[in-house]
Amino acid sequence: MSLILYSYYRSSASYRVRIALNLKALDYDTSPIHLLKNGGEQFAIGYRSLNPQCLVPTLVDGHLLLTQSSSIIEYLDEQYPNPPLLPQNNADRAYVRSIVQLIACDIHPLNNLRVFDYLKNTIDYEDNKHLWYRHWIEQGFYALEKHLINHQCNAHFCFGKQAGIADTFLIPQVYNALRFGCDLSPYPLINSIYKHCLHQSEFIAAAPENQLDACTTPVLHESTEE
Ligand SMILES: N[C@@H](CCC(=O)N[C@@H](CS)C(=O)NCC(=O)O)C(=O)O
Repeated sequence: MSLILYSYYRSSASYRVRIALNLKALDYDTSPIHLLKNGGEQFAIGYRSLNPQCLVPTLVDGHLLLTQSSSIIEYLDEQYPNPPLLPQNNADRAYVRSIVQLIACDIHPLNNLRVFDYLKNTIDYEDNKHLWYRHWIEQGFYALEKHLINHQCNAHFCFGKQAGIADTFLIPQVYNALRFGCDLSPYPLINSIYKHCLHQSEFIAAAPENQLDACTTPVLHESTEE
């Protein structure tokens, strides 16, 4: 069965799924959806019919159409079990899912393109966007660092001795935090996991700059899209 990922190179939600596909060594085709060009290709009728939320990623696996990165990654983990991205033990699974949700529910949605677009139209956005971004990163990373300390994280991966679902969420979020100039020095474990994972081949292949739709020419609002 062929896998098709509708993705934008700088989308951190797409980046999560790319890492998971690479960790599973699954071949897939990328169908780029540019979030800024032509008024945002996510709003085009063709793509909207695949994903009514007009967000990337969307994954097609044969006749199956899947949206929402955490659902996609959990589907991939169940459908293609090796290597596992979630721990076997119930309590450990609950812990890594709490990291996933801390990032996916409590950091990322506040710093997404559509939120920035909304802010741009309602507040003095240009002066405040970095303050806004950093505020939510600091709150989320502060709590995550404490979780990692309490669970005796080994500073290579969020949990255990191999990359898992929590790392597929953390690395794209750190990547974006750095783009926005966030200081990572208060979070040594997060920083160390980021540096370690960045050298793994599955993470390198999933990085925004290594995507076929990676943009070399500046586009309107280039610095703000996720
Ligand atoms: N909860 C969704 C979030 C998806 C999402 O927010 N995607 C962003 C890119 S990272 C997007 O498509 N933004 C387009 C827009 O805001 O118009 C998931 O995890 O898949």
